[in-house]
Amino acid sequence: MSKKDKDVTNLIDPNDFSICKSTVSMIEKARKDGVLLNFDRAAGMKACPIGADSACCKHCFMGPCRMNPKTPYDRVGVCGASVDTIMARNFSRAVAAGSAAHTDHGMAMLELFGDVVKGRNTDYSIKDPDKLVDVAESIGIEVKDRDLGEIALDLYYELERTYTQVDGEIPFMKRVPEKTLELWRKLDIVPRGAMREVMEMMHRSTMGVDQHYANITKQASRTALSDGWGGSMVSTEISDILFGTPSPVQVGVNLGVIKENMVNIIIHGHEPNLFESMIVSVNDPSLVDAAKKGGAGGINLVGMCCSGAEMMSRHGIPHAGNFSSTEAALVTGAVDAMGVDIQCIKQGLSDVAACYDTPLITTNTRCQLEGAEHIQFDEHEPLKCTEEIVIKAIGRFKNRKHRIEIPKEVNQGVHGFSYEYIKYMLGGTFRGGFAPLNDNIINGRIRGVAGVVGCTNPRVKQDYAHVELVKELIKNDVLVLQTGCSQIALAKAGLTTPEAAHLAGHGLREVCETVGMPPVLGLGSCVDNSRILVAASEMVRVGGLGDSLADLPVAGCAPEFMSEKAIAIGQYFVASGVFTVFGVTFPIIKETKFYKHLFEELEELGMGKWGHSKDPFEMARMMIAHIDKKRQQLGIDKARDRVLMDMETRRALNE
Ligand code: XCC
Repeated sequence: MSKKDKDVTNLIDPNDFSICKSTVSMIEKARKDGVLLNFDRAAGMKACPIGADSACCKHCFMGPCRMNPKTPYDRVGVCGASVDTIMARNFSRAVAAGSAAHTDHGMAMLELFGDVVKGRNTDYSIKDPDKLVDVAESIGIEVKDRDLGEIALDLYYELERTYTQVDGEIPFMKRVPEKTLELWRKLDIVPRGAMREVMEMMHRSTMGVDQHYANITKQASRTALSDGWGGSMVSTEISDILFGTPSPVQVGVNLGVIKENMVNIIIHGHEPNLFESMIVSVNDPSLVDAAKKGGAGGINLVGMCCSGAEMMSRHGIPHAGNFSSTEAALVTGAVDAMGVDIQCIKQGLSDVAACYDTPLITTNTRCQLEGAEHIQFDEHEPLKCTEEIVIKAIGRFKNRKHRIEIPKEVNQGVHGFSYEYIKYMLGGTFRGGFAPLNDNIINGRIRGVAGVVGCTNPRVKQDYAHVELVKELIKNDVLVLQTGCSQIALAKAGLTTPEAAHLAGHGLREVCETVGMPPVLGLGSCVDNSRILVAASEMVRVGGLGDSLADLPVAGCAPEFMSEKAIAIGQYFVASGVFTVFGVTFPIIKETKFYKHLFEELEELGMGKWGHSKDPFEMARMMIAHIDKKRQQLGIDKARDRVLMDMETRRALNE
């Protein structure tokens, strides 16, 4: 730790960094150990004020050109680019990068699926044939009286178009409500293959090409839609088919899931194939035996971030914490190996792991870290990599030499609410469907639905905005759907249990208690935001809540986002018709044309729009106001003013 770092760590109370007690205690321990974590790094480095407002263009080498965020229109770049062009370019490139990340992840899943269905890979198999048939049917593949292998092969080739298709609409457009799709056609934003959309986005935002902020935004919408309704959706659906569709499972979440007497292995990243193989390796009797011979009680496999959220939902694997806590987990001194694949892997992990002699192992050609060991994960020999990680972890356990301090907190909760399960939960095997949800929205017990998703960000108090926002929403009868690191924040706050229904408003509480569900439903990882799109489309299909996604009384929020992926998600929700609020910061200058375009004009075009606030209570107010506006437009706002009648009054009315 440098002197400057020490000055920062002396000044700031770790309780200002997080409401997660276990993470706070690890920040304290790290400081004593002389180790710098992301929180202190953020405190020690102010965000660049020009970049924060997106007032800098560095897409060519006549610049970088800096605008003045206070007087944005008093100058232009060397090429003449206006501040609106510059902000739109920066924004759209974030959308392209985020979409590329999700779609590349989805493509890797599809590639594995292709190998399985073509018989080239026998280490994996189809775990959910019903889902295979459902997905195939949903995009028009003939399934009746056909062999499962044939359907799977057709599905593979059809979904490949999600990435490679040069022209025409991608397969999952068949799931989009007709009126929404019509609007996209009219606006010319129906996505073609993601490769084409990302490529065109990068092209159009380079020097001297697209220089109208509205036209750049149009391509940003099309690119983002190729992610949400394309790459991300393929990832969710194929992962369910290969590894099983989640259904509710009770899981422990928080740093207390790390156990002192066990060989602890953390898997962190995004693609489930590494994690699936790791489950096999940690259950290998010879490796369990080796761990025990080394003095351990056994092997403890734990997840973090999104692959953790996915495995928690699908298999009930304990989860140690969200993005801001990944370095903190290593500070326990009890992590014997951390295996990572892609996305949200902070380079800082490398230094922190070195301080505690924890093997940090990268496994994917697309993501290597200086200072980390690389063991390539090969789907054709998956156990080779994962067994090696286990062996390294056992070796580290036997030679543990650092003081161990593991926070006690473990929060039990229920996770794994896939779209399919919600459907079943609401109506049972024979009458499964979304009609009870729509009915309860129409009768006003449920005011509306909110998707609260996304990252944590060490620039704001970890988990605070997620938790306060969600509490405020459920108190106001808004059912909350969650994914990613936000879901982990609420799990740690104890809101993913059916008992949390007592924190909900009267109407939502009644529904939760009848069904036996929490007021906060965890759907999985960030690519699983596609489950929210599918659920919303089903709400439109069932009827009574308008004809397009934009008609629904729903809103979205990423209160503590940090990743470009979140911007891509936000834009595909907005383009799909959802009012979407972001916290922390928004890379834009207020009172500019581009600001007006994102925050007002997109809605006037028939889509959703963006909102921004740093304050969770203000976020809730904005989202609820939007939901109420939609209720009013649907003519169901009166339903909420229910009058409770006693039997006598009822009888009098019936007479
Ligand atoms: Fe954000 Fe996805 Fe990363 Fe968590 S892991 S920090 S993108 S919420 Ni997906």
